[in-house]
Amino acid sequence: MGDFQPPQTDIITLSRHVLNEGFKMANQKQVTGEFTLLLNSLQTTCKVIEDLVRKARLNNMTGVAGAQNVQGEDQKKLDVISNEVMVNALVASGQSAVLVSEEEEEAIIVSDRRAAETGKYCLVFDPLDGSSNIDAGVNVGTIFGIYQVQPGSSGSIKDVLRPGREMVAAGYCMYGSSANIVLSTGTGVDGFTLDNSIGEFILTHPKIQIPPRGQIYSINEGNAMYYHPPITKYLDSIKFPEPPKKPYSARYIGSMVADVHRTLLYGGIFCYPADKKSTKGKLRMLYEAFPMAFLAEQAGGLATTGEKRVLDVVPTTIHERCPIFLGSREDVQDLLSFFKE
Ligand code: P6P
Repeated sequence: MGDFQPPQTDIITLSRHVLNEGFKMANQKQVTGEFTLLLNSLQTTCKVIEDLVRKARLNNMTGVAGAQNVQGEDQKKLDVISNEVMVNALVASGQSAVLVSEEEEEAIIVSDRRAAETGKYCLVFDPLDGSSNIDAGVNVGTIFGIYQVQPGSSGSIKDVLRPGREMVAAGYCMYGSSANIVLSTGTGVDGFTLDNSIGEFILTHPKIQIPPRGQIYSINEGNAMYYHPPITKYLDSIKFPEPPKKPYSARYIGSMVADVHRTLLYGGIFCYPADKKSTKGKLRMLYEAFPMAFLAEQAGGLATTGEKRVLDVVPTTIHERCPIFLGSREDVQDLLSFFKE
């Protein structure tokens, strides 16, 4: 007879956790609950998208939607629907002022869409990152970053063309064997797992810390012929190390959320460099590189473009790309040593 497991009676949901963090950060100032309302709206979209992704193949929702996004990539049906779910929910929340989505060519100024009052938060997001993997059942995810509007602003493009270090929160929801939200509001990184039986994200990974060094490197080596010398030299140093050091293992899923999630938990380094083919790298600065760099630093790791801290880069357009290397502090520092040679 297995041990009887008494039911959980002190469940820390995402909403409760965010409210608690808000109280801590407010240090007795009035907690308005606006941020909690925003995150509740955001997590509801993650639950809807998780359900869509889980049933995609049953509902014939895989394959292309017949349209292309601003990058000229075929939009998957789920890209289009996930984007609409997020835009509608975030506008309706009354807490957002500006929205930037990978699937929207222009920034959405919420006051243009909502007669009622708008909020003070600017959301930048990729509704369904890695969507090219959906048909193969590989993990995909939603990535988001949050700025507060600047003093005196009611919401404009200037509120999001700012360095990533000015974000107040960032995170992702990974859709895989379970749905996991990984979130930072600036006081560390916490992981939540969706309990479908009660429809709540439950705190399962408190205070995630990236190991100071890992044994895994993650990069698309199919681009090796285009790499600049510092990348090639760094990879050689971990693939053909001086004994007694052991070579690193290669792990590349091709879905940023999945590759970064593994890096946060196991350590090592994730790389999408600039190269002779992608002169600024492939990943988008605002809603891929910045949120993941925010999480990496909050978890005790580093995130660099190779030349500077990712979070110090200032975007000039909303779909701008940037190179990124993120992960264990010592691994990223090793990489940087090859850029300094
Ligand atoms: P490549 C997925 O399309 C994505 O935007 C990220 O999720 C992923 O890290 C990257 O592109 C993969 O790109 O060129 O290696 O297929």
